[in-house]
This record gives sequence, structure tokens and C-alpha cells, in this order.
Amino acid sequence: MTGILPSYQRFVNGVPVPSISRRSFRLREKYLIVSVLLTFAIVWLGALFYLPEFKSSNSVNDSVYKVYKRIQKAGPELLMPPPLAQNDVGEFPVVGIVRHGEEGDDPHIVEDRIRLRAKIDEDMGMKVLERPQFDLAPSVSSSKGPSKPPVDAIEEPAFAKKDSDRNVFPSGHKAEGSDKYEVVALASGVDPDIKNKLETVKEMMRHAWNNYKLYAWGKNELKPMSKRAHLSSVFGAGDLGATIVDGLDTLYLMGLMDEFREGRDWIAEHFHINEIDSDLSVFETTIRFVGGLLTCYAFTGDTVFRDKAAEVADALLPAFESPTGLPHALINPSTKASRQYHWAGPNSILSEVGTLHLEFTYLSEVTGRDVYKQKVDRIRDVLNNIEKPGDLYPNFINPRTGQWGQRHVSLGALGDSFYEYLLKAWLLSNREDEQARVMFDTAMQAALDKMLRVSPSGLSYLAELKYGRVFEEKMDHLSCFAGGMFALASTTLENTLSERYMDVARKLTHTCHESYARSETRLGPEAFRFTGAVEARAQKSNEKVYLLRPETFESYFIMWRLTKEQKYRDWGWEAVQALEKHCRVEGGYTGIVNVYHQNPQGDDVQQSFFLAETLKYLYLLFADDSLLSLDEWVLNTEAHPLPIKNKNPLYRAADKSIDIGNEDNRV
Ligand code: DMJ
Repeated sequence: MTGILPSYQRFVNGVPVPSISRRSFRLREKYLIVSVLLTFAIVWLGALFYLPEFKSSNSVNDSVYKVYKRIQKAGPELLMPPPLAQNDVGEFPVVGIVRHGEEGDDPHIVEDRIRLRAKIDEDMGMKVLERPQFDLAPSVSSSKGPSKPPVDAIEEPAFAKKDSDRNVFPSGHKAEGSDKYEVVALASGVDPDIKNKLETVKEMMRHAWNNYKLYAWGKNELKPMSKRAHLSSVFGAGDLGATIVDGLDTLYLMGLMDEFREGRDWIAEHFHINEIDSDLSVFETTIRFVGGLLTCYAFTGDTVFRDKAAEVADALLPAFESPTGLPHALINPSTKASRQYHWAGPNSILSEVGTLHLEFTYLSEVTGRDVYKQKVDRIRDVLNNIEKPGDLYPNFINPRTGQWGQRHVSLGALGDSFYEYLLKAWLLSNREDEQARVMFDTAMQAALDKMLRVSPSGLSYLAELKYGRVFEEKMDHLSCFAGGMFALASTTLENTLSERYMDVARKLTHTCHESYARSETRLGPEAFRFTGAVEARAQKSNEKVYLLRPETFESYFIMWRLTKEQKYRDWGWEAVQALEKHCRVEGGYTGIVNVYHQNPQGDDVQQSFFLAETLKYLYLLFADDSLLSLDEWVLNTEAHPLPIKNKNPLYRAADKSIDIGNEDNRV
């Protein structure tokens, strides 16, 4: 016997009971600890080698390095609490409100997802993910920056007005570098009041851009209150410069050429989408990056923009590898792995698969490569051929089976820009794409018959449908683009629906304006309801946010251009003043979390679409019609203008296929 054995034996009822010495007990503990540690080590190594996030790398060192890089990139947001500044009533603005979800964790995306997930949950009882909470802290006012300089103190860019009657862009001009651009004329007329308004919006753009440049250059978005990069935006922490790419054509239109050139040079040198090793939304990347780059190519002829647009689209192509050709929602450009949102189950989203057509078609034209157009034509065929319940398109479709998911129909979130792109595909093709217009008119007739409602006090709104019946007496801010869409549909084709379209356009734009006018801040909520007692007002706390969205101003702009009724300009100016009062902070522009508070709390995010869309629409509202004539340009859903075929001299179609590289990505 060795020393570790018991030195004496215990008996119970005459039976020897095994006894363990203190020494042998410690040994077992040691075994236990060692095996726990071993298990942790195995799990950790397993994760490095086998989890999809890390699969792309070939060596452990590489993987560890990537993990290190990620933590380093997210470092400031992970480790440092945002600086909180007391406002003038001694309260603290709350920033970085929410940290959860998985495809980008900002409150905006989370808020959108709450609604999307709620819809899915309601329709199918699906509980794939826990719903994130959007907890709103008590309202405190955001700190306001110094008042902006008087308009006449703003530096005037050199404008070269070349043709006062028509669009003033250089025609057929082929630039090779950023120093060759011709500067666009403002075409602002002589009215000092209008000039003042244009200058005010331009100064807002400068404020947004300069602060992004100061605190977040090269990152995707800015946190204007905490004055640092927003690393959990829809495009994540990678250096994709979303604000640069999205905002660039607005700078050009405003004649801010120094800023335009610095953005262009950043793109030429630093924009490399294939290096991004995280999931990107195929839809968002298309409308913001491919769309923005293509517009800059049309404006300037600078091939950097065209080639980068092709690089981005090529990075997205693996997502289209499904039995039907309908793309998956997310793609990792580095690993080329694509997947769906967890909250949508196996489905793709109607507004996402249906909002690629303009960019991919035009990209084929300027590169001479058919692959992009083939992809979106295939999507069109699927959607055209599938049986539509009551001529309506449900919001979810399975790319494996080509069958509809939940029978939920909306002109707001999940549906919206699919319809917009049917109309605009027809317009962009100079009306050659007749299939698109027929699909649009058929769907809109059904939508107006079944979804258009009138409140007791006479406000028209678009309700949402489930299995052919109205189930929510509510309209999203996102659906406020519809006023402009119906007006455009009305004036571009004389048919049995034209009159009705214009009537609906006026009424919907009026309702959206009411949602702004009925709030204390004069900014509109994310969603508003019609319950009898309450009209055009948000009820739930997560509906009361204003995220710097553009849709209402988009409709003001289109309605102004097409009707010339002064009220649309007046409403736009009200919005400018409200943005200046409640959203402007020293470090840029922030969304607000409650439009019904006199001193609303900021959400600390300057969305890239604020520069791409919100400020662009407000500027165009006061500019002459010759700046971006609607006879020559179609604006994509992110407000990036694309030239109309055979009507716009800046169409720049390629004579033959252009060799740009990225061959391995084109599938
Ligand atoms: C933008 O990215 C686009 O307008 C999109 O179509 C909808 N949402 C945002 C702006 O609200």
C-alpha cells in the first residue's frame, strides 16, 4: 500500500466504506480543474478553426490576429463609455442607447428590426430571436452647437453656369482625374430668399461633412454627440467610408468641390470592399455604395467611380447563388459566404431583392458586362411569374422554393422600394422596360383599393395588410416616399389611374406633413397611427423617434417639381428650421428619440443617408428645376441620381466590355 491509501477503514453495518484521504481528494480536484481547463482550451481552439467567422483564414495565428484586430477596432466602443456632457438644465444626453442584436447594433437598425420582427412574429408566431429592447431614457435635451454663421459669411464656391435653360452638367465630358472636373452650376436664380435657403442647406451639409471628417474620417458613420466614429452602424466597424460614398454626389450638386475631391481621393486610395470580413446587406450596399459611385461616374466620367462600383457589385454576386437567383440578404465579401437574417427564417425580403434593378442595370451599361443585368432580370422574372394573392406582393419570399412567406403586404418597411423600383426601372430605361410599368400599375391599383384608408377627420393613409385585410391602422415614416412616387407615376403616363395617382400623392404628402406638424419638434415620428382618438401621431415609444430620415422631404421635392404649389417649399423650410433647432449639435446632426418633447434627447447617430438624401432633397427643393431635371435623371432609393437612357448625355454607356479585374468574383 502506498501512502495515499486510507490509513484506517470505516465500517457501516459491518460493510467496509471506502474512505478518501485528504491527499487523494486534492488530486481529484486537480484532475477536475485540469479537465475543465482542457475543455475550455479545446472549445476555444475549435472556435478558431471551425466557426464561420474565422474559417477564411489558414492559420491559427492569422485567426488570432483577426480577432485581435476586431477587438482593437471596436476598442473605443467596447471599452470607453461615451463622453457625457451635461446640458443647460443639468441633465445628461443618453448616447449609445442599445447594445444588442447581431447585424449591426445601433438603435436605428434595432428599431427597424423591432418592427420587422414584430411583423414576422405576428404573422407566423416565429420566435427565432429575442426581440431587442429599445429602452428610452427620460428625455433630456441635446447640447446644441454654436449658431451657424450668417449666410453672407459662407464662402461661395465658384459656379460656372453654362446653360440656364437646361441641365448644367458637363456633357460628354470625360475626366480622368479629380482635377479635371467641371463645377456644376447652382442654377439658383436671383431671388435672395431662395438663395438664402439654398445657402443654409449647403452650410448644413458642410457642418455634417466637416464633423464626419474631423471625428470619423474613413469610418462608416459619425456619432455627433460623443464625437467619434459609429462602429456599429449597418456597415459595421470596417473602413468602408459609408458617409463619404453616400454623401459625395450631394457635395457635387452643391458645388462643394474641395470636399468632393477629398472624398474622391479617399475612395481611390482606401476603399477596398474585398477586405471587409463581416456580413454586409446586399440591399444597403447596392443602394448606397453602387448607387453613389455610379452617380459620381455619371456626373464626372471619372473611371475610379465606375471601377469601384463594379468592385462592389462583384463582391455581392455570390449572394445570388440560390436555386431561383433571388439573393440572400447578407454577404461576407472576404469569405463570400451569404446568409439570411435570422429573424426572417429562410426568406428574403421583397423590398431588398426588388431594389437592385436600377443600379445593376446601369452598371451593365457603363461596364459592358451583362452579368449584373442578368441577375436582376432573373429576379424580375421570378416576381413577375409567381402567383400574386389579389395582385399584391407579400413581403417575404423564399429564394430556395420561389414561394411567398408570410402574406403580409406593406408600402412601408419590407415592401416600399420594390414598388418604387418598378416605376423607376421603366423611367430609367426611357420607358422601354414596359413589363415594369405594367407590374407597377397592377400592383398599385390593388394597393389603393385595399390599403388606402381615410381617417375620421379626412387624413388619407396607407394601412398594412395581412391575408388581404387591414391589420394595422398605422403608417411608417418610410412610406412617406409614396406621395412622390404616385405623383411621378401620374405625370409620366396618361392612363386610367393617372388622376387617382395625383390625388393620392397630394393626400399622402399632406398626411405625412401632418405627422410633422402635430409634434412638438415639428419633426415626424418613425410611425404614426389612426385610432379614432389619435390621428397621425405615434403611440408607442419606439415609434416616437426621428432618425434624420428623408422620405417626407423626398415627397415635398417631387410634389414641388410637379405641381409648383408653394406649400411644399414652405413645409421643407419648416423642416430645415426644425432640424437646425433639434438635431444640430456641435459635432454634426443627431437623430432624436422623442419628437413630442420640446427638448428631445439625441440618439447620437449621424446617418449616412442624412447627407445622401435628407440634405439633398431639401437642397433640390429650393434649386431651379434645371439642377437635376426629372426629364433626364431618376433618383435611386438612396437619392443617388442615375441618367435616363437616350435622354441624358451623361449616360456614358460602354462600347464594349471593360476589363476591371475581380474576375474570380463574377459568377
Ligand atoms: C434609406 O437608406 C433609403 O431611403 C431606403 O430605401 C429606406 N431607408 C433609408 C432612409 O430612411
